[in-house]
Amino acid sequence: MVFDLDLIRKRYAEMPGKVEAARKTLGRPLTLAEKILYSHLWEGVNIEDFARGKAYVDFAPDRVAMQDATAQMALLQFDTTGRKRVAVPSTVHCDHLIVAKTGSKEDLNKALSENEEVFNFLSSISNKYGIGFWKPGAGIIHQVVLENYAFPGGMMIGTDSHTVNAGGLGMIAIGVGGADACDVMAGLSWELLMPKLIGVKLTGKLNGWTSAKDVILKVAGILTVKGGTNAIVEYFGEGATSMSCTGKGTICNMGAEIGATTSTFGYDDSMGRYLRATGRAEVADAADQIREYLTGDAEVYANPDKYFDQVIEINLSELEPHLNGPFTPDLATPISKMKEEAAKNGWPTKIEVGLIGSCTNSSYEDISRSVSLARQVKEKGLKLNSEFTITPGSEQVRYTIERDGFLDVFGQIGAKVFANACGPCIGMWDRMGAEKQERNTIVHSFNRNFAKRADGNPNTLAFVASPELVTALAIAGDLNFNPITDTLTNDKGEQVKLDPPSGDELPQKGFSVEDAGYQAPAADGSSVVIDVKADSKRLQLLYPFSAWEGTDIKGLKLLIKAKGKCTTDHISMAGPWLKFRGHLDNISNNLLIGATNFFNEKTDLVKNQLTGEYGPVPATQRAYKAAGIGSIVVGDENYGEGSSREHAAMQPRHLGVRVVLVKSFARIHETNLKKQGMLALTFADKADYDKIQEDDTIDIEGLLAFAPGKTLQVVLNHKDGSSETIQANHSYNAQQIHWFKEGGALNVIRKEFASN
Ligand code: MIC
Ligand code: SF4
Repeated sequence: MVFDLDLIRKRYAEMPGKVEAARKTLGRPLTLAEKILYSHLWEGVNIEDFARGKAYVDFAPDRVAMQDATAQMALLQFDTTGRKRVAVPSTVHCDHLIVAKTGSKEDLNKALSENEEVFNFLSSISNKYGIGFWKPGAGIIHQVVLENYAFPGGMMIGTDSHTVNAGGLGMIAIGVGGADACDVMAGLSWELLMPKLIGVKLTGKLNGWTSAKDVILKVAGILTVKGGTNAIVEYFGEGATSMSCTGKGTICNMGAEIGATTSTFGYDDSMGRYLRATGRAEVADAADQIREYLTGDAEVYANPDKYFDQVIEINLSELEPHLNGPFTPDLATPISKMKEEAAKNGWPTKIEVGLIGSCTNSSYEDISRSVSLARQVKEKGLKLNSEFTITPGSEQVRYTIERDGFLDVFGQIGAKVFANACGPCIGMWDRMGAEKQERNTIVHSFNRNFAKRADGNPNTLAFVASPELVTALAIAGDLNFNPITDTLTNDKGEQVKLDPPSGDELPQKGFSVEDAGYQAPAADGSSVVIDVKADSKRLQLLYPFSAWEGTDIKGLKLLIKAKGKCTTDHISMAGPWLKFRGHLDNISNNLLIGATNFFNEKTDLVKNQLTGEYGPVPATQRAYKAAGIGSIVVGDENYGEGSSREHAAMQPRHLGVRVVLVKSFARIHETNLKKQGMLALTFADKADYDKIQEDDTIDIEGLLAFAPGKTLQVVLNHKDGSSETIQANHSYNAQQIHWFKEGGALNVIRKEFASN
């Protein structure tokens, strides 16, 4: 079945005209990113050469995707808008709430009963508002989107940072918080800071042990976790066209790890093949007809320095397999240097577990290449020296790899297959012994490896690599093993080498699936009742946040000055907390428990300025709230990196934090804070971070004249009676200042709908 074919055809019919118009106005050839952006301008927005990195522009995305852990908040917000049905095609995917422990069937059954209330809520609210619903077990949102909904030249948003995965099919797909999704579903425009453009020219061809994953591992090493902020990364060149569509998806997926707004590739034959293999020949035919509009102009790719803000060139023929980590996805080490680096840093080299799959790397091609290594275990008299697990990305892939005998091969070497879900990637891994917090090493083909992410153990060192390399390393059980040069000892005592991986881009016999797990919404959902029990621990209806009091904000207590990395995993941890994603008050009990307190280097231990005592962050903040005192959170660089979860903004808002002042923000988190009516500020002088003291009481001045581009003043009242004033920048535009004044974007929408 092809979803929304009419919509795609309409887009394609309009695209040439819109692209030509943009080319004419801008007076230059266009990148693919520009073609898609300019052809998705909100109705009434005139084409102009929007200043990249400066201008806020309104867009009209084609669709919205949400996963279960973020959809709850997005839909609870949507439910308060008064709309009868979503304005653009939207889907919900149940993938984050399934714990991986025993194996796919048992784990899925357990999740179904434990999360019944939440799944029922999502299913019925989807049914009511015309949203497609993908049941638990159907697969991970980004794989299901790639297989069913993504289309070249389209624009979508999704409440998950890895929505960007759909760039593999030539889309502009962007991760957002639930409030943004709510706006678009309510029929409003979607605002984005016009992104800068980074071009990545891929020359040569992938070969041997190197895979698409290594391209992005290398790019992450070059650009670091914040190098892509407010930029779209566009890949092109012979290396791009010679790569599979799902390989492109992997590269775009991990663009989230460099903070990029999104990443994309021009339409080519690999995308046509993938569309046809996944039952969408009509889309491929339609795309073939407007091919030139679905890729960057030839002049751009011939002279990239002229048209992109930054250009990187990577020769795939020379690219080495990489391992990135531990604790950050941008610490890139080529496999040939691993031995040296591990010794230098004292990383444990015994690999306990190798995990493949996740939304990043679970294509048919990935699994077939890994299986080619798994087969060699038996053939060459080897054995698996680490535990080994597989999480397929979708039921379609799982069914097909079972049909083709791959799951049997994995089973024969002792691997475990988990449900088609996020599982270990998001801490939904009931790993035996993790509670002992032993220092240990794992390797996986996921995208993120922040502390505690996979198993909750802060002492697990996770390294990210291609599924092929993870498989080889799990066979060797040793981080020092380089399959390109090293041998392994087999059961006869001989030295054997692993042959490089090989596989099929797409299944030779085509994909098959018995039940993909899709539930279409009712044609008229007006009679569907959504039931949220008042005493539910999992779901809680939302209340409107209060509006700005109309004065400067005085007397804020410093809740925490976070030191170093503070990702959304640190602000609102996942794993066991995922079960409270629909209950704002309950999930608020994890507020900032992972962040390191600058003053004592400890997590979840801050000074309560009212009592002078130290206690957990959430309890301390609740004490301020109870006393009617606002507070402020101070942070370091790239604060809020990682996930799109708006809980990281709603929880502090709910508990009475008024301001977040940091050296720099990650894009999605900054927007989420603005949407929820918080003040998201950055130090005008980063060195002022050092001036914040533990007992500070802080005032924010200049709010009566709050205006775009105008600094605000932050007065630090120190305990010794002295005070100093520092300057804070912000990136609020007029509309966002309006949200702040009204107490959040939702209050604005609600008012608008009520008055219509
Ligand atoms: C993640 O990979 O961190 C998540 C879990 O998919 C998040 C979304 C969430 O927190 O629910 C993301 O990437 O946005
Ligand atoms: Fe799920 Fe992990 Fe992908 Fe996030 S990164 S969507 S948790 S598989």
